[in-house]
Amino acid sequence: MRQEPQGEGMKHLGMALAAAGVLFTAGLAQADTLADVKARGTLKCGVNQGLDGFSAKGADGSWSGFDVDLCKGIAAAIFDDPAKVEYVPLSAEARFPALSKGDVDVLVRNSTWTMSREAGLKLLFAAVSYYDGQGFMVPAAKNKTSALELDGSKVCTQAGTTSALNAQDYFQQNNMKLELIQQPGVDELVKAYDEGKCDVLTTDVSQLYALRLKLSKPADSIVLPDVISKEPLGPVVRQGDDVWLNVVKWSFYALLNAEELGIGSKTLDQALKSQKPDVRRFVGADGVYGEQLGLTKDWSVRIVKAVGNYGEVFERNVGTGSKLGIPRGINQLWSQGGIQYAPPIR
Ligand SMILES: N[C@@H](CCC(=O)N[C@@H](CS)C(=O)NCC(=O)O)C(=O)O
Repeated sequence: MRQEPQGEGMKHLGMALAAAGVLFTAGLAQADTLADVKARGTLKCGVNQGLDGFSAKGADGSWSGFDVDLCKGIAAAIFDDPAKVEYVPLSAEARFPALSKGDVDVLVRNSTWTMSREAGLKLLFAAVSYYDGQGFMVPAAKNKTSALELDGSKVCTQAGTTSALNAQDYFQQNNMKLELIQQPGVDELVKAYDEGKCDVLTTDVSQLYALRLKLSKPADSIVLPDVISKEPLGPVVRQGDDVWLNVVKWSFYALLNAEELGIGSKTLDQALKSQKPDVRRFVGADGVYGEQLGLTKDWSVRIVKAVGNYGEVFERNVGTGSKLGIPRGINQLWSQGGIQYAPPIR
């Protein structure tokens, strides 16, 4: 009888099963992105490769923009230091696989909240940081006044975006012929339009304003008035980590609530001394809201100290006083006639 080898075999099998057990348990373990970020000491934020006003790297290597400020706000809430962010520039096509793989903790990159990106890609949008819609840019010399005059156009857009899909729907629905030219990146997109390889450039209106600045002669192009889609843009996380979803979601809502309560970078000191109940809850003087998030009492104060409130973030980066010059429009607070509305801190 050859007992020994069988015994060895059993031992190996046992080890293999134990190893599989470890792997299995690891696979089932709850994702805890907040703990990972705290342990690493930096937030990995997926951003655009370069879109003025939203996410752009300066000559000194520093990042700025509307989306970048949300990365800074989340880092401030966690570390009380908006500089503790590692920016990971991602193209339209690379962004969701990068988030799914765990290359970034959060994606803050002019991404439209759609059903398939949640249900299909197993991601979650934490909030709508910017309500946008798709538009068209054309050379002013073509004398177009409406998108309905674009029949037979060569239309440039970026691959892997909702813009390409919407353009196809819009032309088909209006019985217009379309030659869609899809570019892999934003530089190729701008170059193709600048060189006259396409008659029209289409993407979200906010991005048209940003891309126009990259043209050799920005003033020679106009943005048509038509808006053909809903593009709710916002920060995205992976499914299966509700604690982290809450940190991202409430960091954004802190920006909106701050503006609504009149708390901004210039009024923060006053707010810290305020007797108003909703201001006291916001600054952490009453309640344990920050602790409930896995953060500190002053989490939202840290955010406002780092980047200001939503209105300040909007105006500084993309508003009428900035290079982009975008009116606040529907991104006004609900109390000011817009649709930006945050649930209360209570
Ligand atoms: N909001 C749309 C479009 C987003 C998008 O990626 N737009 C392009 C065209 S402006 C862009 O940002 N490109 C910059 C890049 O790839 O770095 C979406 O989520 O699909």
